Amino acid sequence: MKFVDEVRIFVKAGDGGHGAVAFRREKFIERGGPSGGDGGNGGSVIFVADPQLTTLLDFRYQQHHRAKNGENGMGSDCNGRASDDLILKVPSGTLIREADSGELLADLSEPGQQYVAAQGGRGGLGNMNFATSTRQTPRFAQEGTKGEERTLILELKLLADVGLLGFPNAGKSTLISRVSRARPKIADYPFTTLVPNLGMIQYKDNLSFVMADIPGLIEGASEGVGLGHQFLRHVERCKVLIHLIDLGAEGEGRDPVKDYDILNRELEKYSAELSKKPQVVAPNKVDITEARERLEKFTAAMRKRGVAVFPVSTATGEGLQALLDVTAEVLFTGRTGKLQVERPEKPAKKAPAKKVSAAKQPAKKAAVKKAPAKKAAAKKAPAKKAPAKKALAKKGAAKKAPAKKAAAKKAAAKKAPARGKTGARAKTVAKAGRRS
Ligand SMILES: Nc1nc2c(ncn2[C@@H]2O[C@H](COP(=O)(O)OP(=O)(O)OP(=O)(O)O)[C@@H](O)[C@H]2O)c(=O)[nH]1
Ligand SMILES: [Mg+2]
Repeated sequence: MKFVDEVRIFVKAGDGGHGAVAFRREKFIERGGPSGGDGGNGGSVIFVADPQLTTLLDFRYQQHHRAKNGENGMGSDCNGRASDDLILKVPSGTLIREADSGELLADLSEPGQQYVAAQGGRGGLGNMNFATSTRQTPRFAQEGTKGEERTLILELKLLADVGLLGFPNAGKSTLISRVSRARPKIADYPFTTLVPNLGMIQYKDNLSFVMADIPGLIEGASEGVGLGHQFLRHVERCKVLIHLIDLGAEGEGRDPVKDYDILNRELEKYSAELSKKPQVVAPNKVDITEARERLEKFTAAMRKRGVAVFPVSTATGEGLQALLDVTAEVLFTGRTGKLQVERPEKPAKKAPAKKVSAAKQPAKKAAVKKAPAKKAAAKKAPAKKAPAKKALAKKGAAKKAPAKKAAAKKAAAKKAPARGKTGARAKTVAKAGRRS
């Protein structure tokens, strides 16, 4: 069966029938008075949500829908017959929009919910309604009003409680076929599923919920790669998303953690609201040995993000009960605590941070230690220089004692190995002192 989730249609309600102008003409009854009946009302176009339907396919084939006009009024006080409304059944979850403005007119999410898309015209009054004591022969009647007409866009957003997300071949269809009676096609090539499938899951205690399996998403889906991201609209109403990760995918740049990030990025590009929905992350195909080996790395990567994982094998059924349990808990109680990991990642995060700082700190400390040493040296130097300079000044002014020169020499000699320049200067100054 073909699946259609968006159609553009034209609807026109029936016009109201015109009122009649007639007079009673009977043998022996002269001037019997006005007897024109009223026109009947035109039929309206009404949409009704039908839970039995899952596609808008019918509207693809027939795009014009007109309700019948009301009958005109007739003589002998006969009113025209009102037309039946035109009932158009649509799947539950259909949105009705004005085609030009895109304005949302109705969201038929409840089974049996109705929306009058085009109101039928009202029948006109016949001339018998206009007779008064002073106007006993009204030769006019009222015309019926026109029925409304509209161009509409019908958009189907399937009603499901839980949505399945994942790359092609992740095992989404296998999962829904294991937990519900849905029997979608399963095959080991990408894009086996081309249209969404719904499955009803009978959970414990008479609780049940609907799961939606949608076609796989790949990188660039928002730009139309693969089947695009148009099918995401069918999980927009879901309260929980199960994100299946294909641990069995190998090569070609595929990596479970990368897949997780890519899919979430595509979700964000589609709708920020959708990306914020609770996600149950389920790495799949743990029955395969290599897949199980990848599980540890994937779990660790998810723990860093604070995300709990629920490993499953949709083929063997391993882990499916735990997956359903957590999904049902989020769905029915709204508690999402189990979807987050109990923060063992924090110390894990801190540990490497500490290590790094521990490694860096000694270096810093050493640098700090060294720095004062240099400073001390720097401090010492001027201290040593100072007497030398002072000596210069004094020597320059008053030819002073060889003792001072000797001191200057000593200072210079001391500095010389460390501060050559100062020593040289001290020497020259000392010489200058001698000359003078
Ligand atoms: N080994 C193993 N194979 C699995 C498991 N689950 C699914 N498969 C296989 O993976 C392939 C794809 O499974 P599907 O259920 O069609 O995957 P999908 O996610 O619906 O794929 P699309 O509809 O293409 O998006 C099939 O060949 C399945 O047999 C599993 O748990 N273990
Ligand atoms: Mg599938």
